[in-house]
Amino acid sequence: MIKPLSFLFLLTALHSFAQTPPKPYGALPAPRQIAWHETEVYGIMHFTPTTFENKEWGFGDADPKTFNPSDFNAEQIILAAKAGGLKGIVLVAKHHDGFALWPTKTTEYNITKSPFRGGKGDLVKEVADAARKHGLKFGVYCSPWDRNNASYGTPEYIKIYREQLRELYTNYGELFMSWHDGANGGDGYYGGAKEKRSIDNTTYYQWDSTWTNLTRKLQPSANIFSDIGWDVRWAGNEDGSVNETSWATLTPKPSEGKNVAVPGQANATENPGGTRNGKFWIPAECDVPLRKGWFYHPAEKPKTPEKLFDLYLKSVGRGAALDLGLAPDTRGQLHDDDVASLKAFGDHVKKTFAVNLIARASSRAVNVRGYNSIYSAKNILDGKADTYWATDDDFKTPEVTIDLGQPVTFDIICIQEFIKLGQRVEEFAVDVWENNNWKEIHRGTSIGAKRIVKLEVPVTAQKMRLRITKSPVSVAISEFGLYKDSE
Ligand code: FUL
Ligand code: CA
Repeated sequence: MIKPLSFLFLLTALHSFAQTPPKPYGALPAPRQIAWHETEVYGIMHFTPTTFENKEWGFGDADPKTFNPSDFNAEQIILAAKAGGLKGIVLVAKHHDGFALWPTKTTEYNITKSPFRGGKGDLVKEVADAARKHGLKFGVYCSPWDRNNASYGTPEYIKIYREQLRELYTNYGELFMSWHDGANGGDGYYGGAKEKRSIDNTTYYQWDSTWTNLTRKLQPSANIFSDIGWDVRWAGNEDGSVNETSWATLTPKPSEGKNVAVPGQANATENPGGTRNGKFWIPAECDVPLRKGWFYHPAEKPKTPEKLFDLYLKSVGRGAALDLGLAPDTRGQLHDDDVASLKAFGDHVKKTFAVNLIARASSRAVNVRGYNSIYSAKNILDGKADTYWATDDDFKTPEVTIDLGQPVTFDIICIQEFIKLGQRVEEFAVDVWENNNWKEIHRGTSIGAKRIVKLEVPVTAQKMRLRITKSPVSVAISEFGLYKDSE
């Protein structure tokens, strides 16, 4: 016979067991990375003397006076970005040509030597202010390669580069990204030397100490982007997509013959897919220019809204982020074509994902196999990223059936994992109830922050099922949605 006291104890034990969240699995995202995942789509803006030279890589010899926009308007650019659904902007504060867009004390080659705002301008500040005014996050790119600087290649330049980062980290508020390019070394102006300079980038930049002592200390919320992270990895291409199976974790690998992986010298073959069970949480960013080049060239056209939507599905829809290159023209504004393309893309995404068709169904019944009461399957339909459906520890392949109460037509399926507990699921399938049988309509792999599946043709069904078919541990799914592409 159970004594009342021990019965009570048993109940309490059961109760607290039910309340215990699943154990985290593998590498986990830091809070700054969680915030980054929520950003999803943002932009990177290139606008330097190189724009006025109609080039992609300035040599570093352009007269500062060439930087003379006729009508620079940060708000025009930010508002166009906002209409495109972009939630942040990374400004290229200094590109490879070495021209600093802010009044830096580190080099004469900066905006105060240009006619911009009568030599009193600070373009970094104007963009940062406009971004914040309209609710976009702000980040910076400062090229480690500097084709203007006479000391490039010597230890002196590293001091200059770090001081430039320090200025950018201290004078422009909280940054959501610190973007570090891999392109460095080669020919350039170098204070008039006009020669080729090679550096060993496994040792020259000393990224570890730069990031530890500067970035983390002065901008703890900034996500460090590079070929190897630390927070966000390069997708491995500039086409705007990652692999269909793409993990948020990565174990950075050195390139052949080297023993250390650094920006510009890493074996990036795994970047588009990540490393399953990789050492660190380093999700991918898909950087791709809105036009063909990163800088404005009159002969090029922006990508169509349809193409952008496709890239959205292949980046955000695979757990990564989309970073669209914005290139102001010589006025210092985005061309009307770019504005129109961004707006149509933004509207397409907004309209398509406005209503989760499951949530709209007149009645719905959710049945689950294996669950803890407070981690109910209803949590996947509440539109809240912080509530999730979890199963008991030993139950790794659960399923949930949803009766929508009426037939619903959809062609997009969206699933999100509760990534604070890691990336858990390895395979899933979605079925619809048809002629008294389950019919599989999709089978997929990685989910992570978000997996969006676009079906080839729309499907109409009243009853459907999500099955997790492979996972090393119990699952934690935060959202499940059905949508109809608004195209
Ligand atoms: C690349 C650079 O070399 C391009 O010029 C551009 O800045 C792009 C965003 O990153 O690696
Ligand atoms: Ca939820």
